[in-house]
Parts: sequence; C-alpha cells; structure tokens
Amino acid sequence: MKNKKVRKEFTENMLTPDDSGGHINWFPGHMNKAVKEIKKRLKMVDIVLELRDARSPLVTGNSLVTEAIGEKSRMIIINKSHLADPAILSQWDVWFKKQETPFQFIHDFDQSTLQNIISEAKRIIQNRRLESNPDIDEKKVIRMMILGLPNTGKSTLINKLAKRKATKVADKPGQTRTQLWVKVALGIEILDTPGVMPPKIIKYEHGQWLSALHAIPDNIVTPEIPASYIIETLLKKESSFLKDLYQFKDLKVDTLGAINHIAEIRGCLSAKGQYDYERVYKIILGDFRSGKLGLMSFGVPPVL
Ligand SMILES: Nc1nc2c(ncn2[C@@H]2O[C@H](COP(=O)(O)OP(=O)(O)OP(=O)(O)O)[C@@H](O)[C@H]2O)c(=O)[nH]1
Ligand SMILES: [Mg+2]
Repeated sequence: MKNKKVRKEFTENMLTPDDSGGHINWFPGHMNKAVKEIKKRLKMVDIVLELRDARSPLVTGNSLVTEAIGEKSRMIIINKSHLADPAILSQWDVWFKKQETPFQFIHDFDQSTLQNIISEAKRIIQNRRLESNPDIDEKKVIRMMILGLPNTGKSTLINKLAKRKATKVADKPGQTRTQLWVKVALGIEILDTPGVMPPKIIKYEHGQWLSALHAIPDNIVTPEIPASYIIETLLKKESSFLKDLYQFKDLKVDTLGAINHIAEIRGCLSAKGQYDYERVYKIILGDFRSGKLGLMSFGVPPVL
C-alpha cells in the first residue's frame, strides 16, 4: 500500500498558515470531481507529470494534488520559463535542486525539450520498476498522467508529444473538463486532466499572482485586480518596458494615474470622454501575458 503514504513536502502555503487575508478563490465543482478522478486513475499510471508556471513555481504547485499523488513517481515540469525573470529563475533552479523531486524548466516544447521530458520520465519509471520488480517487462506500455493548475500548458504538451490536436487547447483557464487518454508515441499513453486549483488560496497576494498568470479566469476576480497588480508591480520595479510600451514621460505616477495614462495612449475612452477601464485592463493583461511588458516573476524562493 505504498501509494497511501502522504508525501511530506514544502509548499508556500505551509509558510503562512495564519495569513487569512485571502479572498481570491476559484474551486468550481468540476475541479472537485477532477481530484476524485485523479485518485481513481492513479493506480493505472507509472508516473505523474506535474506542470507549473516558471514565473511562480511554488505558488503554481498544489498541495491538494501533491497529497493525492502520494508516493507515485513524479516529475515537475516548469513551463513558460521564457516569460520569467532570468535572475529569479536561476534562484529557483538552485532551490529545486535541493528538493527531492526531479524537475525541468521548459518553454514552447521544441523537439529536444520533448525528448528530454520523455527520456527523463522513462528513466524515473525504470528506476522505480527495478526497485520493486527486477524482472521488468521492457515492452510494457508506459502510462503517464499530466496534472497541474489551469492554463499551465498540460494539453499543449500532450498535443506536441502526439504531433496532432488530440486534446483541446485554449488561453482560458478551465478549458479541459474531463480526463482523456492520448497515445503520444508507440508504447506511451498520457492522461490529460482538468486543471485543479488549491481549494483555498491563503494569501491574498498569491491570488493576485495566480490571476495575473491567468490560472484563474479574469471574470472570476474581475480584470481590475490582476491588471492593477501588474501595473503597481511594474511601477515599483521602475520597468523600462512599461515606460516604453505606453510612452510614459517618467514613472512618477500612482497606479490609477498610470492606468488612466494607458487608457489615453491606447484610445480607451467612451463616447462621453470617460475612461473605458474594461478595455484598458484587457490591453494590460494581454500585453503582460504575451511578454510585451518584460520578463517577470512573482515571488522568490523561500530560505530553507
Ligand atoms: N507562449 C507560450 N504559451 C504557452 C506555452 N505552453 C502553453 N501555452 C499557452 O497557454 C494556454 C493554455 O494552454 P493549455 O494547454 O490549454 O493549458 P492547460 O494546462 O491544458 O489548461 P486547462 O485545460 O485549463 O487546465 C494556451 O494559450 C497555450 O498556447 C508556452 O510554453 N509558451
Ligand atoms: Mg487542458
């Protein structure tokens, strides 16, 4: 009964058990169902590939999912690394190397990235099989399960491995609603699963990060929250990307002043000459998520 053991692992949530200021939560019914389905299918798979976002690799983990996985072999795939602050990314690299779980930083899934993922997953599985059963069957089909927060790129990774549109992808958290087995290569099958959020986001700031990263749909938090948070953070950093993209003379302005300026520069004014905030928030979120506002990370590795 190896799988019943709960893996003890550091998560950012454990750092702040008494910070109860969080009001940003998104845990719809299909996620609850997804967790039950994940537990049910777990015994069928040889390894779990857990996807995270490189801009916040700890907060995009999920202790609920980690507990569900138990002692099952696991690899953490930290995606969208091309959008993260490179200096902070190297700090995370050092931090993850001190943890026990194998990990890889990736982005955009080119051929060598895909090969690395498969060969590392096979190596982990082989090692585990050798430990438990030295007479392993080399020809046995390898089954993997892909897990992670919404919008981290799970279905995209499966399609890239399968070299076809086997499962639906969209820039919309909550796209995948049901599990789906996909044959990605001879002898390898991967189970796509719906993205699952932690049932409770303890720190309010983590909710802001997760909504900026689009793990939570904009209409759940209202787009004002992530858009204002992004502008506030960029102003604090005195970001040259912010200054250049929206033609600021200088950044001596508060968050609302900056948003109003962006509305003017981008022509987000209603017929009555008022600021059209819905449009300007959309522009800010689009520019940030496509990397036009520079490479950015939320949070740094905790000191161990
Ligand atoms: N630029 C960039 N975009 C990516 C990358 N990986 C995924 N995406 C985009 O992220 C969005 C979400 O991708 P999906 O594969 O649907 O994400 P998911 O994890 O399956 O999401 P759910 O089904 O909602 O849980 C899509 O718009 C992808 O094109 C990446 O490495 N780089
Ligand atoms: Mg999906």
